[in-house]
Amino acid sequence: MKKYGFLFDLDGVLVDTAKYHYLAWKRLADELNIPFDEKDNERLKGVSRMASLEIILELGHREMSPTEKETCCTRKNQWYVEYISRLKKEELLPGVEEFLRSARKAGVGIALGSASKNSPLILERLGITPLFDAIVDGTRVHRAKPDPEVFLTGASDLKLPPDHCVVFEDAAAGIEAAHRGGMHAVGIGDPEILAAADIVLPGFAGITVQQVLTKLGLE
Ligand code: B16
Ligand code: MG
Repeated sequence: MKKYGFLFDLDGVLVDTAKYHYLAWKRLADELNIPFDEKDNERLKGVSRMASLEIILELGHREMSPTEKETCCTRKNQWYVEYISRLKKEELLPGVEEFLRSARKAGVGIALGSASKNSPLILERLGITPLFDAIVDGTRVHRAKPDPEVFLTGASDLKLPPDHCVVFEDAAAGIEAAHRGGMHAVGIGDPEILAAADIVLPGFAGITVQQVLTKLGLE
């Protein structure tokens, strides 16, 4: 088998942290008297912390100085970190650990490609840090998806050319980022939202590495 790299988004692919982001943003929005519900929260998925706050301010037709924005982001993150500090291994999405372990066994390079600056803490809480050869998170990238920077950095860490890399993503912007980086893209979730992906899977339960490579026409 050729040497391949698998690059995983975090939120929505390995674990559902969106519910904790929601609780923390909701607390902030309530303090600011801005109406914010779970439907609004969908717009924040895969988006950076500051860009998320800007969406919330837009929903409330509010403006803030850069310093006030920084303060709000810090407060939200303190609450978010409290929630994820209590994350349990059981919150890994179904089939994820088995899939990561079998990919490693097959000699596939494994990288994380996430916008979250809290990625190392989340992987640690889930007990899967040692399964990764490279971790690219929001502290290492400057351009958000759909810019391919996060995945190109991962491919470079794995020392693999982009066309040997497969990205697993739950957000349309992440699928676009994979393609713009010259990589294969597997959508995890809703086939309608992820129509641009090369293939779409409902999740990792019962999925083998060979099945993914075959469906992508790679092996
Ligand atoms: P943080 P992903 C993203 O994770 C989340 O989907 C998004 O809601 C969040 O705002 C972003 O990380 C930044 O997270 O505030 O922890 O740095 O989907 O790119 O794994
Ligand atoms: Mg995601």
